[in-house]
Amino acid sequence: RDQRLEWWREARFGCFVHWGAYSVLGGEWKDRPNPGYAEHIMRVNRIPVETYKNEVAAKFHPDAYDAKSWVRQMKAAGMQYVIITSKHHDGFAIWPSEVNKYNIRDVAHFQRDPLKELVDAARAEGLHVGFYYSHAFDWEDPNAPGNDWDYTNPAGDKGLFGGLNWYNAHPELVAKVDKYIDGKAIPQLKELIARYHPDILWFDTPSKLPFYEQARIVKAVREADPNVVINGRAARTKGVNLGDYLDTADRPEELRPTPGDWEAIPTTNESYGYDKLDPVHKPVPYFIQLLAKTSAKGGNILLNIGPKGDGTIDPPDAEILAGIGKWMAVNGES
Ligand code: JFZ
Repeated sequence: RDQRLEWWREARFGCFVHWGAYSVLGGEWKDRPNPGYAEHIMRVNRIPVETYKNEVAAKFHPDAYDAKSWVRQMKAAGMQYVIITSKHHDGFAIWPSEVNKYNIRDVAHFQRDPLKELVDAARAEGLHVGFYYSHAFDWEDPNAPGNDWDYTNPAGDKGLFGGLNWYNAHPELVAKVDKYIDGKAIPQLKELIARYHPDILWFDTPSKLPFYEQARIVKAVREADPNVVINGRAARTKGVNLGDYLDTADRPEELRPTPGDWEAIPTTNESYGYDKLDPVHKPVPYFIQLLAKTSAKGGNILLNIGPKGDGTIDPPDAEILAGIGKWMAVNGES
């Protein structure tokens, strides 16, 4: 573990990127603002899979995406690693997956591979790179936890089968979730590892799965590549965390330094995915203070940006990166 984490411990500052089909909507569904995280728009509005596929995912066609320019901006800000959402809770893969058809090539007919472009650009500039992969929630898959509006799947907001601990009340549903894990999640993770050799995989919302299912996923990743760093939201239960470090809560206000390796994940405004209706970005000095505080307490900052559906970085996010870069140029160590 110490060896795996060596680069991560030194990195201190990275860029989190929430970018996918939801970025096309920018936090607005049918002329109404989406309350809460923009990347949750499908769940919050209970948008049917067919509608989301045709009206949202099929339109994710980021012609203006320029990974080299993204990486240049990140590097200028002093960031040393980048983690992008390969598949968020909506289930849509932003790489041309051979394992599952719900992806950027087969649904949006976009012929480029955004993950490959980012990986190549990052490595060319000396940044480490990896992927967020929603291993629990998948709102498109008929067997995965979360979607209780199209399907009668467990772990939805309002469904028959409740949220937390659904597997204790309904153990018979675990077989259904197994189908998703063995048919999609694990094969896609193996595909990501074999194809792009990520330095890190970032998992989320583990409590939607029974612990042993979380553990199975971590095991599959370790078997595929023992050097991949795994964050702290992959597999955990009372007192046990199978990841390599701890993640604090989403909001930086809840910065909770812990002994050992930890990472905070502030975002530039209030959402992770692009939200055109949330113009309230935190000022540059806020992030500089946060960086200094975090670094002094032995943690990493993974600062999130939400690029637009066309592939460009939202100007307020770009300004924040540039502003941090100005400070780094004077005060950072390189
Ligand atoms: C999750 C996601 O649902 C969200 O869309 C985003 O990707 C974020 C980084 O992670 O949301 C969470 C997860 C954990 C907490 C809060 C929101 N938490 O521990 O407080």
